[in-house]
Amino acid sequence: MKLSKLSIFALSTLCMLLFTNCSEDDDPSSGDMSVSVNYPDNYAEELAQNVTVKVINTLNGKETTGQTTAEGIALFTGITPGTYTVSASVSLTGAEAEALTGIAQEVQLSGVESNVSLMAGGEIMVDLDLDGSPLGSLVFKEVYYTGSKTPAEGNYFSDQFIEIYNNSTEVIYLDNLYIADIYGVSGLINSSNVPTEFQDDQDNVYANSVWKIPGSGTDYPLEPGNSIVIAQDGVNHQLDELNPNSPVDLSNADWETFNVRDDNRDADAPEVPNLERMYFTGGFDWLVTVFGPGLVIFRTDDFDSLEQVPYPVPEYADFLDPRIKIPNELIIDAFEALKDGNSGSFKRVPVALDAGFVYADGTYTAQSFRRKALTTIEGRVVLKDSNNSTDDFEKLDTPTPKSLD
Ligand SMILES: [Ca+2]
Ligand SMILES: [Ca+2]
Repeated sequence: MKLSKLSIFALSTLCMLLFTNCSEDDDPSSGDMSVSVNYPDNYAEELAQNVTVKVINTLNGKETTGQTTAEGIALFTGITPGTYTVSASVSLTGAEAEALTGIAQEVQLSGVESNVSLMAGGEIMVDLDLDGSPLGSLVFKEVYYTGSKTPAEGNYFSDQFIEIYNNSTEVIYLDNLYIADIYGVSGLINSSNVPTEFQDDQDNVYANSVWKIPGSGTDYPLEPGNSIVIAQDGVNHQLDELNPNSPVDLSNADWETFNVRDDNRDADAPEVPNLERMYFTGGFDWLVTVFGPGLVIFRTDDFDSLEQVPYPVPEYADFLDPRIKIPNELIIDAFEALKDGNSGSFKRVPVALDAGFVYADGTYTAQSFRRKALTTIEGRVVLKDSNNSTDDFEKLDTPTPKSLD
């Protein structure tokens, strides 16, 4: 719980009274400093207690330390006038971080305020804002891959989308974020199907196609608790000439995959920006398998240096394109869907990245998979991320782009 403005005011008044009393007893040539330590924005609490605060006199290097109280304040009374550097740092355990942010991950927080001047007989209040590395990360929030049936019982698969969510405590820039689908069949679709030939390598994933969000580094900020939708085609799929039975209008998608081709088989929706196509082994568009794809998001500073591995079936290796080998360390999040509950042996994503998988009732069912909500901190919904698609995702009968309801 945050302290109300009123109790902060009462507290400040109390501190001033304290100071007045102290000043009467103490050497008038000294001063008092009160340091109020605050957790980063987006944390469940504002006032940070039991934090060690250090004040260092910049002239003589003399260092004094104190601890913040339950009100998040450390008091330093009777200190020498001068210029000070005030700093604080605290390590939160996974459990402490979880209570404050919803994300169980150790973090080191620190804050510093330089050139704090204290006059003789003066009283000064310093506000110190703690900062640390973001907790949590980008995650797949929803994947709609099954497609839908047309009124004439035809198969419609252009309405697929992927939604990526900022499940962290800080703004994340999406510039240069890579999205890829993973090589391998989703199960026994034909009796000859075998699990991916790469399955023995649990340290890498092997991508069919790779797309990238463009940008120069800070063009595409994503606020905590917000998401982007990447459409196969950024159009209203419910139009009569497309599929009135489609569950989605993706004309307001944030991005689409436009696959430039000489025959113009993929249309470029002018209102929806295009991802950059980095590597492509698909057909007309970035259609991921309607039987259940493996997907990853990742970052790399040097995409061209990623190894291109020959197509793993020797008799096809001469005429099918190589696949892109992506080390697990580069992967930010993974999602795996397979054909059905008996398809576990066809897993493509290494267990360390995703220990489970989801499956739909069938193809073209319009079913979608959405990550479950874990908790809400300061209005920010924290999604469940245990690196296990079985546990983390729920099957929906209709997709919910940009929504958790
Ligand atoms: Ca497209
Ligand atoms: Ca477009």
